[in-house]
Amino acid sequence: MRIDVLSIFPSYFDGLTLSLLGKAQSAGILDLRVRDLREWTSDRHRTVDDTPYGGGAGMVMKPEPWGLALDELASSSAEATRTAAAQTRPTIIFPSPAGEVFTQATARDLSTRDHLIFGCGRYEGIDERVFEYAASLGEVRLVSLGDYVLNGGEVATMAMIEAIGRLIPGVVGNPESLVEESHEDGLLEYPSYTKPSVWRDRSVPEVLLSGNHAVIASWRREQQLERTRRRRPDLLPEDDA
Ligand code: 6GU
Repeated sequence: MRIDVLSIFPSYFDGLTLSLLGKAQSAGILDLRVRDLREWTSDRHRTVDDTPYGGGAGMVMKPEPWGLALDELASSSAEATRTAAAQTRPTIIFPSPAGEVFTQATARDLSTRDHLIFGCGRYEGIDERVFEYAASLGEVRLVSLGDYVLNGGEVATMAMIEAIGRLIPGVVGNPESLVEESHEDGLLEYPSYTKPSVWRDRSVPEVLLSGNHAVIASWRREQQLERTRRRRPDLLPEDDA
């Protein structure tokens, strides 16, 4: 998979060279390219923002650098993946608190794409015409991490790239560990324990030492349901809640 990121703070993304996603890049499974939006400015101050039409607080990101950057990145989509079956149009994601909420289902959906472009907005947002124009180059998605406000799209983009990247085949070494995660089956994860069996007067639940795999499996299921009921009843179907 090819992922391009457009940001005025490209160094935010240095952390993505660490750990599993870093290995995926070295292994050629993930081609991640972070680009400074200011590369597509031509004035002396490399300006990316301006005052809003109609007045109001803050600044708005100018459309011109976005248009040039998206043209360049989208035109390399066909060349990006090389396989005959590859999609030639990118999926263009704009992190925004005004977007659809990003979930594990969104991550699964996006992990099947050949080419993602993330456009990280700052200030009060991006000129609305950029979203309309982007739709002529690929599928546009406005995506939010949840109902709170961040200063820009960078941290949200990093979270999404990590959630999507770990679903690409070969990125997580043991695919079974993907299945047992919170949210993969619509429930929260069961509790985990390791040695020692007693730590600071606290014992590991007896059932886990029994060696009876069927009993362990049903205990874990019960724990998942119980935690989900207590912490996230919104995840349960009406009748289980
Ligand atoms: Cl995707 N962007 C910003 N700026 N704030 C957010 C968000 C995204 N998701 C939640 N808050």
